[in-house]
Amino acid sequence: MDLKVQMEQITQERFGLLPERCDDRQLYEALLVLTRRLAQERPAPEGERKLYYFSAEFLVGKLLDNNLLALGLRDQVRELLTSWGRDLNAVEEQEPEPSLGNGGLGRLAACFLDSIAALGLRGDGVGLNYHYGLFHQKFADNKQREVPDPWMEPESWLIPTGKSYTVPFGGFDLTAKLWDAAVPGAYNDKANRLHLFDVESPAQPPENGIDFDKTDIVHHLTSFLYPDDGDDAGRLLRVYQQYFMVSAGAQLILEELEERGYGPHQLADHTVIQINDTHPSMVIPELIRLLTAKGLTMDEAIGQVSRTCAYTNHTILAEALEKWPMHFIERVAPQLAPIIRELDWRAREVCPDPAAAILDEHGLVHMAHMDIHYGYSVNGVAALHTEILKRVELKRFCDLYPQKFNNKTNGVTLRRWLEACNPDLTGLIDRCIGPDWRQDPGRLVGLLDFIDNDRVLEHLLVVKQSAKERFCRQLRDAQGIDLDPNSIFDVQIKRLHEYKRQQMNALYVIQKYLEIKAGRTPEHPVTVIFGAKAAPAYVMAKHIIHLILCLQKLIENDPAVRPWLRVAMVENYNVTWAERLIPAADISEQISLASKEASGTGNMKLMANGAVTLGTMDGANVEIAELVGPGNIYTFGAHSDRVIRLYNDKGGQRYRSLDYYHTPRVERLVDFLLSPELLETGDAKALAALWRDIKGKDWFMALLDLEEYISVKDLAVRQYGDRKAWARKMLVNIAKSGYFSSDRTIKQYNEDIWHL
Ligand code: 26Q
Repeated sequence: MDLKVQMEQITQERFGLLPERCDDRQLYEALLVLTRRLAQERPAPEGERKLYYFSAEFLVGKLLDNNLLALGLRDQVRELLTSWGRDLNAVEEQEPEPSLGNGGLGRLAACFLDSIAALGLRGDGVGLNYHYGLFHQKFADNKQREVPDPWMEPESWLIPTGKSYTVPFGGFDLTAKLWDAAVPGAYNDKANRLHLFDVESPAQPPENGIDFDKTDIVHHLTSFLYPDDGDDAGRLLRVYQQYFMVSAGAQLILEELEERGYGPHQLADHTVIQINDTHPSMVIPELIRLLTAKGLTMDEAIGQVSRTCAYTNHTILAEALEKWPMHFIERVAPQLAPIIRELDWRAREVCPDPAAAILDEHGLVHMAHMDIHYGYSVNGVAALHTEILKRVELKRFCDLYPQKFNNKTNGVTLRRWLEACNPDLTGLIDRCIGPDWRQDPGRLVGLLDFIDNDRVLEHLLVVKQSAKERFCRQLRDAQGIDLDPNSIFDVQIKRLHEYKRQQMNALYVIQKYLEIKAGRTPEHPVTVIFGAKAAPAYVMAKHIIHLILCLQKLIENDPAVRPWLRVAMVENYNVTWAERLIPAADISEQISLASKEASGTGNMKLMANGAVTLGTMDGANVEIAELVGPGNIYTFGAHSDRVIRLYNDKGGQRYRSLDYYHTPRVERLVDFLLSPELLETGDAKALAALWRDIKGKDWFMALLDLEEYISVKDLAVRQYGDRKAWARKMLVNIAKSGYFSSDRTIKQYNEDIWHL
């Protein structure tokens, strides 16, 4: 049936109105209903093997635009709305963003689902339906405040399936209800599913703040997504969440296996489970439990599961590797405890090294070790990251199982992160090289043919300028900040973490501020833009946000500095803000301490939108640098091997922040945290705590790289002035970004690991 007629039917039925008379909210709902139905009707891709992508987070972002694009209806719908005198963008504003993830790992899972569907592969996501996603960030008194984010509405992408599973917790059972969202594939007529489990009777919204009764598992299990530093009280609930997800998911898998006509002995032939970091790792003992209940011997059950599960590691920060006390597991899922002990015992037979054990002498269960022993693939998420896993962090495991280790460099879906968020740039690309790069992103290199084409280069600058102007309007409307679109937009957007070193960027701002105050103005005005949430219990991260907001205020109130240097921190940075900001960025800040950022994916999105990277040789930056070449990226800082040496005490080489603090330039910048100017707006205690930490500890070595960072950034600012040369850098970055399409990543997962 014709789209127009369908829309008219829906709006008549729901609101008794023709679409022309509906408000944006009603039009959004009608489009949601229509799109959801069309996606839902699509059949699953065919295949003898099926993938289940298990993840505690799916940071999908708004879906209307994405799904219209995948269904091939975006242009048609836009025209239809225009014929009614309406604007699709305004309608899309009505959609709430489901923030079911913290950051990189959750957003990667969403990009992967998009690519799996686009490639026509048979693969579903399995996760949890959190009622409150990541908290909503508000700024008050130059500090972050967290408020609940109730993203759910009566009409959403999720539909009840009527399926439910009983999850046996210690002492009680809980019903897991299954909700599904269709994931339509671009370029085909198939759709996969995102399966999200929920409790049967979720709690009512909390009265105040983001706190709730963490002991009321029955009602609160799916209430909140854990920020990545879950406090002690929440850790037990986190284990309840994980077991709930994997037990229901494992039951779903076995049920579907049977529906597809196979028995439990054939699990590994027809199923693959990708474990997204260790949050879903309990799926291993749970599947073993379920298979033995179906009559398999322990040996066979372990064999089947070990040929079914594959594990992706996303971090080398020791504190982020999950280790759960066995007594937690005894309490949450006592039936898993003997299985985990058995797995530990068998692993010790293979490898007597206690450091490779699953259960350590403190009674902690090392989730990653279980994945490595009982999975058939272990992958890192960028070349450098995988090398560090193999050579350092997981060396003993790599010696044991060299064939299991492989690299899968991350990617992002260019459908969302280029086509949807940057239509002007997409149009320019299409005019240069035609539309085929969509299905074969490697073809973006065809843009290099235009490296000497002045009209294309000029056009590229015009596209960037208008994206900056658009972003300025959006930020003004949201936050009342009026930025200068003619300044350089220097953008650092990512979770706030000391290893990502937003504090180093803040020290750069202080350096520029002091220079301008001393009468030395930069060659070009610079706007340093931040977007970042800090985990609620991460004190130092919150101090860094405070510093940035104080600098923002200080400069906003200083008419001598404002024309040359601005700081803007976007409130409640999320996927939607990323989509507005990324097209507008000139410089992409990727300045983590080398060896600490597993990959990064914002770096890829920014590159694809013509931002030039200013970064350390960390994560996927290394691969970006190789691809674009030295003239099209600004790199600096200590390399990972040196950083790793500085952490080890060998030969008294250990990093000492004081050695770097006591240099004339650095000391002045760090001490500015205690200056009267800052204290006028700042919280003396917070700033002093941050000052003390940077000066005396600086665990992530911001002072080590600071001087080089400042001079390389100054170089970028100077070179920005040669507009034509800069446009060439932009073009090279866009041209080389095809490698970072998640379609490429998923093809590699399929070829090397999944074999769908
Ligand atoms: C752990 C225990 C308890 C509660 C929460 C967590 C938790 C939650 C989220 C631990 C880690 C995360 C998220 C990690 C993450 O986002 N890692 C990022 O993954 C990206 C995709 O691979 C990489 O690009 C980033 O480099 C990496 O930091």
